[in-house]
Amino acid sequence: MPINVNDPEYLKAELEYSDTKNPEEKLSALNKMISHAPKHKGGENLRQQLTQRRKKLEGEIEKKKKKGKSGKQGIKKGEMQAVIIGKTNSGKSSLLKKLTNSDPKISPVQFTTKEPTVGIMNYKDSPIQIIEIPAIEGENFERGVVHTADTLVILIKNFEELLEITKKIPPHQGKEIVVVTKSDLLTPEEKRKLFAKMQSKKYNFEIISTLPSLHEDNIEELKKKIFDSFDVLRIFTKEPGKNPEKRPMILKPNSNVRDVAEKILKGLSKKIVETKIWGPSSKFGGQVVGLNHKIKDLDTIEFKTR
Ligand SMILES: Nc1nc2c(ncn2[C@@H]2O[C@H](COP(=O)(O)OP(=O)(O)OP(=O)(O)O)[C@@H](O)[C@H]2O)c(=O)[nH]1
Ligand SMILES: [Mg+2]
Repeated sequence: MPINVNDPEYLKAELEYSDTKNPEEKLSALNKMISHAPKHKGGENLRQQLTQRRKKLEGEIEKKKKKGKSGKQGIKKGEMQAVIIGKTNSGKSSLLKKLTNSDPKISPVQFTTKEPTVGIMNYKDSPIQIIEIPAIEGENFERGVVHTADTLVILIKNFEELLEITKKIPPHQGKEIVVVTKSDLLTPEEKRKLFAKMQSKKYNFEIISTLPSLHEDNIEELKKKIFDSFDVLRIFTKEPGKNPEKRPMILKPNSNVRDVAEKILKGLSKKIVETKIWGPSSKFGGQVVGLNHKIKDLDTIEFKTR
């Protein structure tokens, strides 16, 4: 039986609690509720519920603190994330601006970028998160973002910088793409030599320029390299009788139809009565397949549910 609490301080705290999504604010409101909850025997259940809720909330806050060390504003990691790493003035912000919708400050002054800066690069309708981290030799460099990134774009102005930087890059799982920028400052002969050197060392690399006037800047080639580095499957879903969604869902390699359904909504795979598939993994368009059917990049899937 829920009891009726009339204490105005309690009711105020309860409103505060439900009005905020911020866990710290929630906890402070909850503490007020606990201190104003009825002390008599009839309030025992309520007090117990509140202290249980507090325990859970404290656990969540603690977990968030441990995890949230990446990025001062706590950047939520995208499904495909690349970070741009390089020395100051190498042109990181210029590249971020060229690849994405963001408008970072670009300047010949050193250490202009002081915190991780995010932009979204739309590649064939898939949003890719690109982050510029402050210069690697400066005090604002963020190791945490590098640990978890899917791809590292190592930005350099010349080959010597690469040797210098690689010593400083923290441990990471992400794939590396080496990008030499400001190629407009090189003679054709210098460019040719650099290309040969990068190729002989078997780097996954691109030589670019972010100057707006340039035709052969290789920016499109770099976008493709970044996208290819993620190793994901793009899947279009559709409802019966409707057109497929324009934006693909992103799945890991080796996923099957069940994984797609569960990604849409946990438990959905149990409600499916029929799945049809079009595209690379189908024998013919509209083939009916089971939950264990392995999907391929650019498949379209239609679920009929109960
Ligand atoms: N010639 C030439 N200049 C470039 C190119 N890319 C960037 N620059 C110039 O290099 C300077 C530094 O560029 P930023 O993009 O601010 O460099 P950053 O790596 O973000 O530097 P910080 O954030 O200060 O560490 C600016 O004056 C840019 O205009 C390029 O492709 N060619
Ligand atoms: Mg910058």
